[in-house]
Amino acid sequence: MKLIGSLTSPYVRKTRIVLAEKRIGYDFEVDVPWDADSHVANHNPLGKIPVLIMDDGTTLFDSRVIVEYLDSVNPVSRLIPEPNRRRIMVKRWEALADGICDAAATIFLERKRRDAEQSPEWISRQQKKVERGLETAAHELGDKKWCDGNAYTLADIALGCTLGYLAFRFPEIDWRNTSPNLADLSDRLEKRTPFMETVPQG
Ligand SMILES: N[C@@H](CCC(=O)N[C@@H](CS)C(=O)NCC(=O)O)C(=O)O
Repeated sequence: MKLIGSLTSPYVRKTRIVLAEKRIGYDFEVDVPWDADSHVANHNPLGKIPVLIMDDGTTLFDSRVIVEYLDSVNPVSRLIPEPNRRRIMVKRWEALADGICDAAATIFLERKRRDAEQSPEWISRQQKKVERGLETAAHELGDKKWCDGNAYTLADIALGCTLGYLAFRFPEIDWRNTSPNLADLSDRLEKRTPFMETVPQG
């Protein structure tokens, strides 16, 4: 199978980390949807990455659908627990982490517009989502080792990618000092080989 994505997207990074943790081989094609010569829209009508092209040609998007599929492909290191309550709580963590990225990416894009076209109200609305999201993540992680308690799951991968994205694009957001438990989780995650091999670059 083939994964299409960029080297900066936190959703692509999450997917690549899941592929590595599940020991699933794949080809990686770098394609940035903002580039004029991008082919992403040929594979995903929404024009977004990641896109997974399965061996039979079926395309999968978005990252939450892809990683759920990948987790079911083989039993190696289950990343989404099977019991319903834990499963849904892990997916809730993923929605929280991805939602923080959605808001942060919106700010990043808004700031790329000409000064006169930027909306301070829109940026402020997104900043509050990031702030509240981080506060919630820190509160719910508490003093647990992993988001789901004792088990490393997709929740940690999603949150780790979000924190990595914020560190990459928004170094001014001081989550390391305000939430030492998030900093500790991020430090432990970034030492794992799949994280080290997918550090955002560009
Ligand atoms: N919910 C989607 C979000 C994907 C997404 O927004 N990807 C960005 C890159 S970080 C993208 O492709 N943006 C291009 C666009 O919106 O046109 C997922 O999890 O896959």
